[in-house]
Amino acid sequence: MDNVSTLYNIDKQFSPAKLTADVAAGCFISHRENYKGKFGDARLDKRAGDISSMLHFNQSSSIHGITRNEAEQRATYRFLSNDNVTEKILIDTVCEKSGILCVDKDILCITDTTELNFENHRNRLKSGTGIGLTGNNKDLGFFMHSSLVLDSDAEIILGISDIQLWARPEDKKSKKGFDNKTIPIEEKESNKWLTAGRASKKQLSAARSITMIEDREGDIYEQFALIPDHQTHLIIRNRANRKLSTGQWLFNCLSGQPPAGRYDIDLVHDIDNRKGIEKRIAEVEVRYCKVSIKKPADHVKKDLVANVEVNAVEVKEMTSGIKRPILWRILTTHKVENYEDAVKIINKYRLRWYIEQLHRLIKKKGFAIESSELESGWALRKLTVMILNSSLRVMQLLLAFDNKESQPIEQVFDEPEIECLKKLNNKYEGATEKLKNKNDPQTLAWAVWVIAKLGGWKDTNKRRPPGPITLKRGLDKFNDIHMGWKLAVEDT
Ligand SMILES: [Mn+2]
Repeated sequence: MDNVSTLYNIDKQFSPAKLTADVAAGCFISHRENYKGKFGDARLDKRAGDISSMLHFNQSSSIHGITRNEAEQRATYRFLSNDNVTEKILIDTVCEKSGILCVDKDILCITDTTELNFENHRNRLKSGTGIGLTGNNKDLGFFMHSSLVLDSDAEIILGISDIQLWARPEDKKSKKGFDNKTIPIEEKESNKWLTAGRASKKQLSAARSITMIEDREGDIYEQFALIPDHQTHLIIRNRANRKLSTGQWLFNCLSGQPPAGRYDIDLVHDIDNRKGIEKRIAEVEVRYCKVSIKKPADHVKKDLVANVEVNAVEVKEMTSGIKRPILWRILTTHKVENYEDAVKIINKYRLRWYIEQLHRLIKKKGFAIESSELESGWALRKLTVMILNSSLRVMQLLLAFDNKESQPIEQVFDEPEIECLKKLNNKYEGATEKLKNKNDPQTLAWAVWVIAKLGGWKDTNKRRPPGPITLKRGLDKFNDIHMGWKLAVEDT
């Protein structure tokens, strides 16, 4: 029983059908298979698979915590500091699956940046190892820009299509001319948006369509000029007012349109609990129009098209007495010909929340990468890539919550796990009808109810869905319980 293979199902048989199910579940059971042949060294391949598996089942960044003995611990440190284990190989391996799973699907590709801060470990971290100043120009850390791939219809996570890691210089003096208007985008950090778009197009080339979803930072003229094609679309929140070919300005043009309709956006039961958001039902008014955006007059690139045609959607909150009412302007290359089209774009944009949750999961209360004991930035960066992959499992559970169309339970949990979940379900269900798990036991949604309960979620009247951190806590607890259960069953 102390064989790691039995415990973590590392050698579980690989088949394309199984892979599809596993990956769709954000669940990469066949870890060793995933890394086979990747490093040109069988021992490194095997080690990568084992570490990936340990991260998957322990959901922590602590090498000390996920390994079972000192030998494993040392081997993991060695692996992460091995120069032949490159960031690129790890990233390519993590991104590979999305290319297989996207075939003939309409794909949403949500992309965003996160900062990883290691200031607390300043004294331990070795200089010159891929770390540098963070956004506050003081702390040490690095940045990651990642692209999360979703099936647009089923809202199932299919993986990651691109990961970029970078660090700024370690001291302020060398940070001159940063993001200056006079330099071309290739030399700027904001090039990450174009890189993500291009890499995702390549990775997801077998998809029926790809829609990149980005926040205001992604509102860059080059993107509209260079990324969209017959297969690729953009949904990007507008950052600043833009001059149109007609001489008019975007904001005026939008607000001058007749309202197309009103609807309620639920910010009460929204799982989005970002700071400063007043819980409310926001009644919004929707406007839209087709616009031709002019290339900014001071643009350094002379060869870019002079204007780009996009559809603009305005979402304006009508609820009175709100401190910061919603006012979103969204630019998209998708067609917006009526109110329904506009609402679809708004709702797709709102899914951007998933990438923020994914990034949250690798930090503080999730995998806690920022508390990692590693001393080299390069090792931290490699571990971050592997953790991002493992975080998908929790994300998958999150999407399955209360989702009647969630996937079959056996795609995510195996038979003994389901047995164990059943016992736990009996324990957690209350006496009254109201306190029962109302999901179909054949579905992942049913399992997620149990996992959420384990994580401390309260199924009260003012029903609020569990967040990723609660689900992660529940999953951790379940893995512990299940391991104990397995040990007990095998002993009898
Ligand atoms: Mn952002």
